[in-house]
Amino acid sequence: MTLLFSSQGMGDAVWRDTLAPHLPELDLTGPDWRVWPDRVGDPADIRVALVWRPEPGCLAGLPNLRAILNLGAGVDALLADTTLPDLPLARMIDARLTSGMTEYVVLAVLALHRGWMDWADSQRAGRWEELPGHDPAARRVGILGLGELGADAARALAALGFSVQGWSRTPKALPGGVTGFHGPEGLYALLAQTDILVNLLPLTAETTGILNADLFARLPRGAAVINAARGGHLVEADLIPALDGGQLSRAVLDVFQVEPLPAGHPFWTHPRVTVTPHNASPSIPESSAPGLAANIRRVLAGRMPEDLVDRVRGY
Ligand code: NDP
Ligand code: OXD
Repeated sequence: MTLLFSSQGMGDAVWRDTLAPHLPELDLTGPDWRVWPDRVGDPADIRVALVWRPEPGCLAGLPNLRAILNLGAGVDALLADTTLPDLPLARMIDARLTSGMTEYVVLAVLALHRGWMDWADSQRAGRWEELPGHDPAARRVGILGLGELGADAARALAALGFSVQGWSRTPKALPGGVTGFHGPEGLYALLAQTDILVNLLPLTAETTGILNADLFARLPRGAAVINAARGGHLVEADLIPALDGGQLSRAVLDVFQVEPLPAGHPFWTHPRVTVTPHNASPSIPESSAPGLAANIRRVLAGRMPEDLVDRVRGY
């Protein structure tokens, strides 16, 4: 009952060593752990693939593969691979992945709300500049995407007293204090009353390029944008004109069209762009291993994994 690990970014050893105690029936330090591309062995042995941004095509020649388990939340890179076998595909849902994103969003919203980046600018200029206080209830935070991550961030921000609203494809039961919008008209209504926009949508055909000049123009002048989802959501060429023209005040970006963000990219040096290195909420092997092991065991027992992705919907 062999597993294949395939990732262009994550190392395999930490996942193997963290999973091993949860799957004592497998010999993960021996023949049951294979790694793409150098330690695949006989492709016919492999039953489950554990992947994070695997090399396109790497799962195509595995005749006995039963399921693909993604080691992160977003499956856009996987679904872009036209050779991906038509097998059950599960995404990661893990309490620490969710809380890590909530920490990032709360950190960025609080920094924007309190003027933390303005204080940093003042310090660099040797300027003592006090900022006026603002009631969080008067600060409207709009969250695009109310899934595993967006709903938790919305709950945490509402608990801090912000005025929180979220947008989803379908109507949702929402945490207390959060107002919901859905569908295309709902988006326009949310944008018109959002001071800080947080993007936590999956990257799909419908959401690609959603953060663009038209959307920025629908926000109140001086709004800020946080993109912690995928670089493909943002039309990068539209951001700097919106910042320089004052329509947007600041942008906090964790994800980019090309990662790592290339040297010389204007986002690196723009005074009102904060760049983080696709690090808002990295998957944590220690916290996700029990759930991952349970999903592997389900597949090996001939059952469906949990947290399945709807491949047509794209998330
Ligand atoms: P989910 O799949 O749980 O939730 C997606 C949400 O987006 C749902 O509420 C869904 O609405 C909504 N949605 C999807 N399409 C549309 C649309 N066309 N219009 C309106 N709403 C839409 O995703 P997660 O919350 O788990 O994760 C979101 C993304 O965050 C991931 O796909 C990944 O790209 C990114 N991510 C980034 C990380 C980082 O470190 N930067 C870490 C982890 C994830 P509905 O519920 O109605 O279907
Ligand atoms: C994810 C990510 O999707 O880390 O989990 O980006």
